[in-house]
Amino acid sequence: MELSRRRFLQISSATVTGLAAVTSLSSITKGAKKIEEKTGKPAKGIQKIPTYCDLCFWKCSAVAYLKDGELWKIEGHTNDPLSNGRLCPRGTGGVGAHYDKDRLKTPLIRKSERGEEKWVSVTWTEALDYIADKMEKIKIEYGPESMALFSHGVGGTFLKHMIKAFGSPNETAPSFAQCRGPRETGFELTFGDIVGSPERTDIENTKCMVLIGSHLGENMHNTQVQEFAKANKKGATFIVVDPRFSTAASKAKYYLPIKPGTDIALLLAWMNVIVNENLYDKDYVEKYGFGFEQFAYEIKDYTPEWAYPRTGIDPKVIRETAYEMAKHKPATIVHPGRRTTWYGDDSQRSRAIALLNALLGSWGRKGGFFMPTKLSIPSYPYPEYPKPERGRVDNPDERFPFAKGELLANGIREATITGNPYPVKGWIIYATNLLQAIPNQEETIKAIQNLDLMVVVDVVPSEIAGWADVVLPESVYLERYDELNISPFKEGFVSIRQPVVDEPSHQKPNWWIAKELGKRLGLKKYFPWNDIEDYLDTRLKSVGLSLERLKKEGVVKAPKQPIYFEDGVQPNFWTPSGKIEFYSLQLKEKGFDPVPKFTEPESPPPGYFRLLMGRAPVHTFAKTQSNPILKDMMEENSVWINNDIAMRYGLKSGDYIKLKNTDGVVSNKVKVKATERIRPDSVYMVHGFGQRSKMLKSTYLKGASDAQLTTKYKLDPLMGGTAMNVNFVTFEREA
Ligand SMILES: Nc1nc2c(c(=O)[nH]1)N[C@H]1C(S)=C(S)[C@@H](COP(=O)(O)OP(=O)(O)OC[C@H]3O[C@@H](n4cnc5c(=O)[nH]c(N)nc54)[C@H](O)[C@@H]3O)O[C@H]1N2
Ligand SMILES: Nc1nc2c(c(=O)[nH]1)N[C@H]1C(S)=C(S)[C@@H](COP(=O)(O)OP(=O)(O)OC[C@H]3O[C@@H](n4cnc5c(=O)[nH]c(N)nc54)[C@H](O)[C@@H]3O)O[C@H]1N2
Ligand code: SF4
Ligand SMILES: [Mo]
Repeated sequence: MELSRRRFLQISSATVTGLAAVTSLSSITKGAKKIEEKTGKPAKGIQKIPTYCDLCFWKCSAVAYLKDGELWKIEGHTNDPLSNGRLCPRGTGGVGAHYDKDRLKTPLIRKSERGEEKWVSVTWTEALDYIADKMEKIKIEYGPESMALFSHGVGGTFLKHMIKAFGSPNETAPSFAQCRGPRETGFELTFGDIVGSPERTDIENTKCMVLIGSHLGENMHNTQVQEFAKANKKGATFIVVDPRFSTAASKAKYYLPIKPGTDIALLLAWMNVIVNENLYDKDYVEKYGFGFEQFAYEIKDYTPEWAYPRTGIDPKVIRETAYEMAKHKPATIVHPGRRTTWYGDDSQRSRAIALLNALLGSWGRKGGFFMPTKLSIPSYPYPEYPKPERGRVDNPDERFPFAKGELLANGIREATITGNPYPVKGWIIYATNLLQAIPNQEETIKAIQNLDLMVVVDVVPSEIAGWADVVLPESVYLERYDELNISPFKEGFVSIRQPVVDEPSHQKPNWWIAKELGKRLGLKKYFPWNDIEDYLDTRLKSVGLSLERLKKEGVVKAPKQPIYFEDGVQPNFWTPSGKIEFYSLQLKEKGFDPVPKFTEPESPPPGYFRLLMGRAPVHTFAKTQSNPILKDMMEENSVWINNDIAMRYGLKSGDYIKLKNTDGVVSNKVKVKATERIRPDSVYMVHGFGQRSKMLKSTYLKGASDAQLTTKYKLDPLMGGTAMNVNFVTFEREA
């Protein structure tokens, strides 16, 4: 849906910009060892091989360096619009992924109870035969739709293909309904299009940016952080709304320490000021807006004075910040955030953010939201997938009427527990740690106990791998090819991931695993390519490029295209009215508020504090904790507690405590950080620590896990996302 609406660039070899090769080497198949094999001489000196990063899924292009045949370092690729020649701290630590001592080495098959982490090492043939046999049995007994795939990132491409060829529609990722899902629903209801990833925020050219939670600088999405620094240098105004004084708050002209869960009240008050004082972009709203009069009527009572007792934000500050936004319109961004799964009103909060941007006329405008372009490279000419007899399992009876995009990972989990609308009996889990990613670990384990087959493809023995029947060890990104990166962005481009070094042991890349499974499942016609080089070359040749060229250059760009309405991009809104929907009849028809309304969030019980979570610059989720380079920079997380509260509980920075939530779940011990920088009603932790896989020796019990404490979650009634900022914790001293 997202892509068909975007403008595609048709390219041919004639239109693609020519570039000097990054590497001086002729085509390398597999790093240093292969050079040795070819030449019979040990590799000497420095070799540079372009590839793209996988420390997160942002996919920055990079250049990996080998020194005398050994993997040495990795830097940003200068011709890449995402990295602009610089990687974030995680990307720079990427070589650590190859050297990680905890890596899985061979396929494993479970030899005792699920979760006991007892295994036998097996060959690839044994592991794949075992999986294929179980999948066939599930297909015969329950139908192919009873197999589901969970994945995260580009590496999942070939397994997604395999599961569709197998006949299942149930392919999902916790990076949607646990992350940006509500945001996309809120924006789509308003503008008829999603924000997408990478975000279409023109931060570089903005004159005023409002960050609601969204903690850029700790959230390290490379391009956004670089543009944030540029805008800062150019004197842009920043308004940061966060219960915690974030890194971004330290750059802000206005910092609004909002009461958690009350952002809709603030957004309504801002819109009230902007409409009542005629500060909105009238031409834009008249030309593109639908239902503005009704909208204006709906928000007429939400004054800053009304918002004050709800949000704790001074009405004077609400007015001043509204004026500031209006002054710079349309070069104002009210940032849509990314992980928007907070309080259960998330699609509506995101819609309020979309509406405020619409009033400021910033959608489609320079310094606001640009209209992405994308290089069009046809997909591989596969035969058509079989049509599943049963539809997606995650949203029975369209319980969530606006769950229209990606499937809900929590919905598949629920179906696995209940067997409704039909049983799910097999999970393949690729590069996602479901125990850290989906709230309520008990439910995840309950679902796992209903499975006939659980396969985890990972690089380390993660927590989720501990529950698998079969664990498959994947090559890390520096050792493998993956699908092309053709992300929609400010300019069209294509970049490549290619192997830089060999696998240290028996690890295999995802494309090989998918093809081998496909072969065993009678899906040979869906894997007509010999290997991934053949696959990539076929795709690239179809637009006049070639694998050989991409291997040398790493990134190839298309000519620039206009990306703003003012430069000739045709404004298109794929809503039912064909306009920006200030008043939503779609929502009204399904029984929801056509204009967002505020509801008071639940307060913490006495002696408890709201658990908030976020990111650290040097780690990605629960994915990088065992990377030796990144681990050196941050080995455990800490819990931020307001100074006054810490004093009241006799806690000081450096003490170790445990956190207990209202369901009685107790965390690992975690270090206290007593600070002025958080409200007294909340505590804060970096996500991803406190892992409890015994085989993951380097990170075992380091820090505490917010996911373990997130036993409660609220479902977004519009789209079914899982809000997670709804848990309360208290402190337990170490015995
Ligand atoms: N280094 C690094 N960067 C990353 C990632 C990573 O793992 N590591 N992950 C990436 C991914 S997938 C995502 S989704 C993003 C997530 O990053 P963002 O979308 O930027 O952030 P969130 O996790 O939504 O929110 C965290 C912030 O919201 C604040 N907050 C909590 N409750 C409220 C509230 O009620 N109101 C307001 N206004 N603020 C609140 C918290 O104090 C915290 O500062 O980061 C991305 N970038
Ligand atoms: N409590 C809580 N839950 C959250 C969040 C939160 O902040 N708090 N954040 C939410 C958000 S925004 C998101 S996007 C999701 C993300 O959640 P996930 O999709 O689970 O992401 P990761 O934690 O990065 O999981 C990565 C897993 O992939 C493995 N891995 C790493 N590299 C490779 C590789 O090359 N190949 C393979 N096969 N495996 C690899 C890692 O070892 C790890 O087990 O979680 C969501 N859930
Ligand atoms: S943002 Fe950082 S970790 Fe993510 S792809 Fe880019 S350099 Fe790698
Ligand atoms: Mo995310």
